Amino acid sequence: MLSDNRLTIHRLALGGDSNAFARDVRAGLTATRKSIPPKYFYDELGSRLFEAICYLPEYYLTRAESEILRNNADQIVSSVEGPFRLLELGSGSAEKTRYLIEAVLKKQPELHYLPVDISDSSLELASQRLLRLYPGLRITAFAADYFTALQALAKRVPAASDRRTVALFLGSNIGNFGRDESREFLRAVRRLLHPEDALLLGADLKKTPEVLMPAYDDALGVTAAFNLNLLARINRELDGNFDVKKFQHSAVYNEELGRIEIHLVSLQPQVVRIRAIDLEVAFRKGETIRTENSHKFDIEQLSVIARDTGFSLSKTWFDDAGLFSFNLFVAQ
Ligand code: AVI
Repeated sequence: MLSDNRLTIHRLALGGDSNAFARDVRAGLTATRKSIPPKYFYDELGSRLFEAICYLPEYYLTRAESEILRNNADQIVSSVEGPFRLLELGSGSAEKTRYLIEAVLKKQPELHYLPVDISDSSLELASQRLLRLYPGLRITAFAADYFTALQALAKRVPAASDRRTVALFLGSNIGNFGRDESREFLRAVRRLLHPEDALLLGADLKKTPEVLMPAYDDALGVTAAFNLNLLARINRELDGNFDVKKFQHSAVYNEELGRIEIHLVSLQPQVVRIRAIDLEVAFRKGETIRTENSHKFDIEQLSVIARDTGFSLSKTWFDDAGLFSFNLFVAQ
């Protein structure tokens, strides 16, 4: 734990929790349909590659989201009665959060911000930067995966009786969960909140494959590098011998399920050895490792999800082109 006057960081996923990584890689690569959970994208290099994705012209999500926040942060903040504290799940570089922090600091002189991120390095960098920018800010940060952090928050951060908690789950991170997992996650968030507290949920909207596909298969190959870095991470951390050049990034839109499906495709028959877990994995030509699903939503679906998880969808904001949505879920 790092602690000074205005910043406390709880490191609950130290060393990337290599045991969990080893366990999940073994389970995922020995399954009939191979997969690796997307949370393992985000080591230090992966987090930086994701930040680079957010600058790509094809990755409309970040710009649409920033546009909504730029135009509506004051209104969003005014939609919940303050004073607040902000809890952000998956804070990353916290670049977009600044619009909300600034809107809150117009209404109250100080703010307790509680960011959670799987990447220790992103969390520390972003926290130090925010503290330099905003003297009214105090930060209690959690380097952990969401579920570990939610448990730790329930134990370590007392409920605030004098202020509302507004939880933030931006960037359409909800889209990377499966149906049950997203509900389990939102119920866990709800348990941390009191009635009338709120969750601001960013959700990417369903749209044509012509717009969706390039966002997940960009011309510069940054998304491909982000995906392939998972294999390089296995090499680095688990002493694997993946030849990254013998795998290819693939993104496909599954219209029926409303999601982009991301895989790594083996370009030839090959056997990979992962020494730290004493595992040999054989790949057929064309066999894939599923690394991520990115679900896209409509507002009706979001309203059902809110109801199913103890919230009510009270308001939605869109960007001008109607690509992305911000949804205010009020705890019931
Ligand atoms: C973090 N998450 C919302 C991104 C998405 O759009 O699903 C992850 C990503 N994967 C490929 N590009 C971006």
